[in-house]
Amino acid sequence: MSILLGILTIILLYIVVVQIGKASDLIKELKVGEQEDHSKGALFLSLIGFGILIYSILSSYFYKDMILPKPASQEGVWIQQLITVTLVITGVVFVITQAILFWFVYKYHYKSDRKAYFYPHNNTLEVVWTVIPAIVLTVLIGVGIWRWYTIFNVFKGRPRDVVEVEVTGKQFAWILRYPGKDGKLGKRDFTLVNGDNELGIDWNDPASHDDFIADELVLPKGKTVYANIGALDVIHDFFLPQMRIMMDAVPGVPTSFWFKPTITSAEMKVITKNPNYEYVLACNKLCGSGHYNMQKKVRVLELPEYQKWSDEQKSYYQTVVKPAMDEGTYKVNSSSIPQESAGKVTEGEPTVSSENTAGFNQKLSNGFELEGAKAAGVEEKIIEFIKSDKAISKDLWFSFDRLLFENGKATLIPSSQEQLKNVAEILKAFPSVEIKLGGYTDNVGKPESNQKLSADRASMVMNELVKLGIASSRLKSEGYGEQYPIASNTTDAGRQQNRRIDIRVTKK
Ligand SMILES: [Cu+2]
Repeated sequence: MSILLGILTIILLYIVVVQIGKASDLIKELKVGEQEDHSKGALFLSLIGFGILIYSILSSYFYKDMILPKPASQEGVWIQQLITVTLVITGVVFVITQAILFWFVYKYHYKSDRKAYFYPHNNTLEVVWTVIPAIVLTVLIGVGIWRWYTIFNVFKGRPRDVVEVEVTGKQFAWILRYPGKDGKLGKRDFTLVNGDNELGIDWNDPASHDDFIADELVLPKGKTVYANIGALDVIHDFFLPQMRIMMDAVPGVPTSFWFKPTITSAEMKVITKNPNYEYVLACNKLCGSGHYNMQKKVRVLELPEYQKWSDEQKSYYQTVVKPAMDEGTYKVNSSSIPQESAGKVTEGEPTVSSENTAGFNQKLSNGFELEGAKAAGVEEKIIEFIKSDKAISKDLWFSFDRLLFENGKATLIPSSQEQLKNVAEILKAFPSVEIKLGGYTDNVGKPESNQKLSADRASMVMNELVKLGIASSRLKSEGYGEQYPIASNTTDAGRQQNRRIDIRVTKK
């Protein structure tokens, strides 16, 4: 509604301006021969300028409660001081120069009986307006650099008694890893990265066994936090607006810094007089279509409460990894790197199976070579099932592993085309095969909207396969919403697994 009103206002303003223009053209025609008077036009322009200036100042006063509350970290206080001082200095200069500009528009407007004054150069003036800003900027930047050095402990050296958090950005979520009771994060190795081990954590390192993955960023008040920041895919940005903290998360370049939260979440609710006020962790880089979704709740607790929370967290290794390893369903090595380098990662360990290290390459009977298919991925599973003499079963579903949708929408992300093309070619190579597509979601949000979303997504995949030349009579689709989860909905990773599209062969 307000958008509509806004658009209408703009259209009406436009009409008004055009009509005024027409009217003044007419007046000009009537006044041919008379001396032209520019003073009204100049006054009008000048007043518009002053109007905008005053409006900006008033609105920033009016909306002052909507800007960030007072900084919630020790470093944030310093940074806020820099911001405030810079804003006051530049703000005063801005208002004065703009006011003079608009006044001059009127004062020096064209008059036919006035001759322009020729004033080419004044050294004193040049020196003054170069030296003053130079001094002011040097001071501002100097204080800024000093603050930066303090925050990064250049003078004092690395602080000892810290709470460490590892924050890893990926499209489109944050992975928060805490070191557990031993206070040490388990080692990581990029060659260990695979679908089951996104971070490439080395489970042979005992320090990794008590690490836990948290769903929200919990921080202790009054204790230095050491943030270890990284990214898996593109550049993200670790942004804690209420603490005035921001640090790029760059793939391949670990960055880190220290900060000390000084106001608990409960205290901030009182300060803002808003019982629902929450700190937030956001991504401050436009990292892709799901960027807006990179939010995590942040809670700052008193130290004993934090300790209690930390003690209650369950080790990721003990609760997720180890059971899966015992069951034999946990992929230990990477599927995307050459065998030679995969072998040495877990040297001496019997966990590396060499046939799993390569992707799944197969030339179909129609001459098409599958692209980018993973070992034990959906392509391999479907072909294996079609070729086998296993009976068709209502319970036998295979999950797509490289389909990506935009968050909360049934729109496929372009990279999904590769796997869709593979599946379409498999269906072409086995023309008697018919399939059903099932859509599923996690349990976040309303069940009805999840039901609809899953149905829309499944039918979207079906339409894509039709576009790729598969007869629609061979395809069916159905949405199952939150039903039939394949992983726990209590973790990010589990929810991600539950948001999926499955294939069931209905005829072969
Ligand atoms: Cu991001």
